[in-house]
Amino acid sequence: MVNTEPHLCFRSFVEALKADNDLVEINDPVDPNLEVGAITRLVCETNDKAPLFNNVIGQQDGLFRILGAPASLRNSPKSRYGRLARHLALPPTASMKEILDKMLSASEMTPITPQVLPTGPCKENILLEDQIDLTKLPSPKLHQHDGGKYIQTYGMHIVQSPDGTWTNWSIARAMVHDDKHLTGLVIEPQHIWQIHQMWKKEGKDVPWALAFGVPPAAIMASSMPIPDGVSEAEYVGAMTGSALELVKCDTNNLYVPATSEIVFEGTLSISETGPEGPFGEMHGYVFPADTHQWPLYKVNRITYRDNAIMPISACGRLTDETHTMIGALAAAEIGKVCKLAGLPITDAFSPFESQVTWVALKVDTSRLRELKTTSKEFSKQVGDVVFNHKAGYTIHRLILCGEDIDVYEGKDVMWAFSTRCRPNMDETFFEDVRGFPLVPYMSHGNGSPIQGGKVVSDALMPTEYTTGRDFVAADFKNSYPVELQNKVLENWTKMGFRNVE
Ligand SMILES: Cc1cc2nc3c(=O)[nH]c(=O)nc-3n(C[C@H](O)[C@H](O)[C@H](O)COP(=O)(O)O)c2cc1C
Ligand SMILES: [Mn+2]
Repeated sequence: MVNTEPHLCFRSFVEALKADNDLVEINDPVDPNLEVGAITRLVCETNDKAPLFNNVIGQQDGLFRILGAPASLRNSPKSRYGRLARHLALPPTASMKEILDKMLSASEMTPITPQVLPTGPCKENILLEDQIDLTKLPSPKLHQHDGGKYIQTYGMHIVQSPDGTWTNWSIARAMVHDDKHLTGLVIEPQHIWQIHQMWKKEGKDVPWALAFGVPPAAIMASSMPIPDGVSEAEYVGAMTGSALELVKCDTNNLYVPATSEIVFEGTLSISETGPEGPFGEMHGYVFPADTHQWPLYKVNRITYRDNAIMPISACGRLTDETHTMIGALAAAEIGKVCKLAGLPITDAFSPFESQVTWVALKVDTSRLRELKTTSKEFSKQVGDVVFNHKAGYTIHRLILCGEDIDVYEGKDVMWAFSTRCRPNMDETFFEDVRGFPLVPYMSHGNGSPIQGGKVVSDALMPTEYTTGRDFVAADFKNSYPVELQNKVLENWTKMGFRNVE
């Protein structure tokens, strides 16, 4: 019996969204050529319900339906992160802090080895090598300037180090190259790149699987920069408190989640590449002239569930999975890395308003004062820790905030940054660190696309380093006695004002 709880089984997750009234089922035919993308994109830009496309034009023999916006936002402020929460068996009202703390919880637990089952739902249907034609699948073209059909935006690549000690699960995009190949980003310093390098040294192509519609808890871990050498399967086992259930691939020795919707088996080439891109990316741009060579993946077996559902992320401007997951999960890991380095940081979040290029760090300023440090010294220290770590790869600005700032609230962070961080004097620049080429000002700006362009912006005031805050917010919460606040709130609607929240 396989575990079918929504956080451990994608099919049940879709059912859970339906039960939450967070799903729009579309039974009319929808074109994977741009129409699926257009609908999903508008859903993301308006925080609407997740679209389930049951009738994708070109679907054949159960390949495939499509779920869009699997981890985007809900409209209600109270359950804004409900779709993420459902990935982790948390209540739909869970806060971002609760979600990220859950993701971090496994870092202090004993890993739980997955359990191997003899078979599972992902083996219900099979396509042998000579039956595979990737160009015939109803893969979505997500934006009109995309250079291909991006079948892979929310699946999990599975690769293993040659010595077998590390099995990495991660998301990296890929598009259809020809009938048997995909091509996609395998970019330094990502773990798929690290393991690709190991196989290159051995002179062998990388045994590979790509599983779509995996346990939601697993796809979360696949999007989080957990440490080198840590197998995401064991991390997820620890986080969920149960061994993940896997089945062996037919054509190699890798293991995939038993309830996966669709599984591709094959190899990741160490020698062959193909043109990839352009693609409408996480920062909200597509550069129509952008095509680069990236390694080819060869697909030699497909297995899938009956009436399979392919999850997709139509990424771009706010708010989609590349923001709710890449930004938020990197921030969580950055916060952990800071703590492990002994820095007085209590919380970390990447404000959506920064298109997840910033991380706001909440500083415990009483511990900061004990350090008897200076703004310059502390900023340098924090930047050295974060920007020299893989967890900090995608982040170009760190904002140091005091305890009065809720780092999970973008408008609080913007307020602190705008009013407490003096341009230049309160900023420490880092040019000698790895940069994130996907940021438009990196790959299409003036400097190196892969180095530098990073900054620590200190939004702590000088008194927070010495005597403690000497200021009070001029807002409702801080500039009136509590009794008066209560009186005002009690009479609020009676006076004729709108309900607060
Ligand atoms: C929807 C989505 C798309 C992503 N696309 C890519 C991608 O194309 N390339 C990439 O390197 N990382 C991509 N990521 C981010 C990685 O999954 C993330 O950095 C993760 O930590 C990588 O796994 P690793 O730490 O095991 O290397 C994506 C994440 C999400 C949620
Ligand atoms: Mn990893």
